Amino acid sequence: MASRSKPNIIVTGTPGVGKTTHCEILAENTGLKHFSINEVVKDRGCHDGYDDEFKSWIVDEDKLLDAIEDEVKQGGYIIDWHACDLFPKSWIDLVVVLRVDSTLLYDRLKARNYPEEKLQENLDSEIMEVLLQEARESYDEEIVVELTSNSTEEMDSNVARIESWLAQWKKNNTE
Ligand code: DAT
Repeated sequence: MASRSKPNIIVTGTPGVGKTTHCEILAENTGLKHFSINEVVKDRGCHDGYDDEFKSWIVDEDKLLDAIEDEVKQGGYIIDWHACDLFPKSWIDLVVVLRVDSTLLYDRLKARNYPEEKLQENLDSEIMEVLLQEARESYDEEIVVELTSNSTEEMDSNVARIESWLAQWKKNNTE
């Protein structure tokens, strides 16, 4: 039995798969806290500066883990980040890897005005299943779930599925 009264969930996947959108709906519906690691890195200074070419923060993982440890260990967080292998196994109860068709991903990243190199790198990452591999290598296979996020219908069904997982987790952990 977990030591926390609420579980921690990672929602991961290539940028543009729909992590933020899923997490916001889930947080609204469940009361779990949406933890956007991007925001945490920025707001709490867990970085070694900004990479102008890739338009992203250079994350200091040790600083990040120190900054969030006390909160996350209490449970009840939905961690939203395009990496997952840095979070200790003992913190995490479910890892959701969102997937999307590459043509849709291209359109979503193009709409965000990603620089061409960054766009291509992310498309390659999705096609090569980088995040799925990372999740499977970092956590027990029974807690890693791959879900597709091509349409709003799929998103609704993903949210419903995660909510029923949450209800079951609560049942199993309050007996
Ligand atoms: P991420 O947080 O993974 O970078 P996001 O939630 O910001 O992704 O979504 C990127 C864009 O794609 C945004 O305009 C919403 C849209 N989108 C995400 N998931 C979708 C889905 N399942 N169906 C339709 N549109 C989706």
